[in-house]
Amino acid sequence: MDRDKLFQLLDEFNIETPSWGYADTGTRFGKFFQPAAASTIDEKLADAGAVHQFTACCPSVAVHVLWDFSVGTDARDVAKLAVKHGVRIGAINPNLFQDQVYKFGSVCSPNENARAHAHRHVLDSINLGRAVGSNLLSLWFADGTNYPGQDDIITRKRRMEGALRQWHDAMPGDMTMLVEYKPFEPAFYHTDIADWGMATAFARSAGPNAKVLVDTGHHLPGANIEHIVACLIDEDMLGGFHFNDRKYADDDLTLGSIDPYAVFRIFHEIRNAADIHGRDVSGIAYMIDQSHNLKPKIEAMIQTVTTAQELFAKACLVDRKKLVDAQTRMDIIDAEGCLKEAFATDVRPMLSEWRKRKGVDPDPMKAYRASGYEARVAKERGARKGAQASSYA
Ligand code: RM4
Ligand code: MN
Ligand code: MN
Repeated sequence: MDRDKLFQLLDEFNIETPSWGYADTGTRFGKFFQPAAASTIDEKLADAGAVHQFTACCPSVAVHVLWDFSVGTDARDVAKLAVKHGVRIGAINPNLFQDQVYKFGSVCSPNENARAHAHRHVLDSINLGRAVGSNLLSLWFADGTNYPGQDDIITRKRRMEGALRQWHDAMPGDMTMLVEYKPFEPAFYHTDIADWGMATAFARSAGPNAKVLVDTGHHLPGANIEHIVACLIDEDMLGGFHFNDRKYADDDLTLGSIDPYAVFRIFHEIRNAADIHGRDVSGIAYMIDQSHNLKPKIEAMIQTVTTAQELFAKACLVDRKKLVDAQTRMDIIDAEGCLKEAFATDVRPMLSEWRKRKGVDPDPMKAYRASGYEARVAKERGARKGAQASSYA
């Protein structure tokens, strides 16, 4: 592949970072605070701005409505804040799982109050999206049950269908609804949208602007995610990704830290669908969904997006002509060799070159470390945080 074509693909490969990836997070066993972690939406957007400044590929930031928009906040002010920090607001994530009313689910709950609450919150989130100029509504549900017989699965399915249809109708014409699936957790017996097949069925019944969101951590061990991705693209149902890596379940580790070849294979299927089958993959939203409990937040994000770029670039380099030829000849060794060859290519010099053309340092991590950003915000934020009582009981 010639360099200009690769650089063009890299130009189009934008990755959205999540506001929650910059904040203090933990597990249910505890939360370890970092002095530099962001607390306010202003700080989160500033950190996202820093990531974009050093990588030139993260121009938008996903927000979680409940965590980022306190009551009384004018959404347009948040949009302006984003611009001030050199980014824009991306996917709007309603929160349908934290409120006490959601004990038995949100839209699938037998509790009518919970369903009404969820309905209002999503309509508010759609308006918020309008106000900040976002065209992505990203839905993840914690809905499910913990025990066999706890609730009627078909009734819950119909409640979900009804809600998604109503919300789809309430969205502006240029908004896309992303439907995320997850096999378990927090529900441990059944999850109302457990896998990509259910997400596809729900999205289809919601309407033409609803697509499936693949969170890489939301699969049972051994699932062939690239196969799911290829099918979704061919069905015109792939809306986007929540990237993260995992060893066991929804671990939210940094992308490519455990299995970079698996991420490469996902990108390979995307490029294959585009190059060999002429599928339009330009609308796929690449987003990160990680919580960096132990790694420094911004460094973890920079490491993630540069890894994503490397794996994407490698996938672009697969010699597809040779691959088709090997497949036609039924030569498995040669066919697999095409993938291995591309995966083994050191794309870092090419990425350095691309960064130079974009006017950023060829080594984003080194440049970020040299900037002193983290020490500066740690001092400012740490002093204030130290003065506050911890909210973690
Ligand atoms: C879920 C899912 C959602 C994310 C929440 C916080 O497991 O991945 O996308 O918003 O976690
Ligand atoms: Mn997710
Ligand atoms: Mn998750």
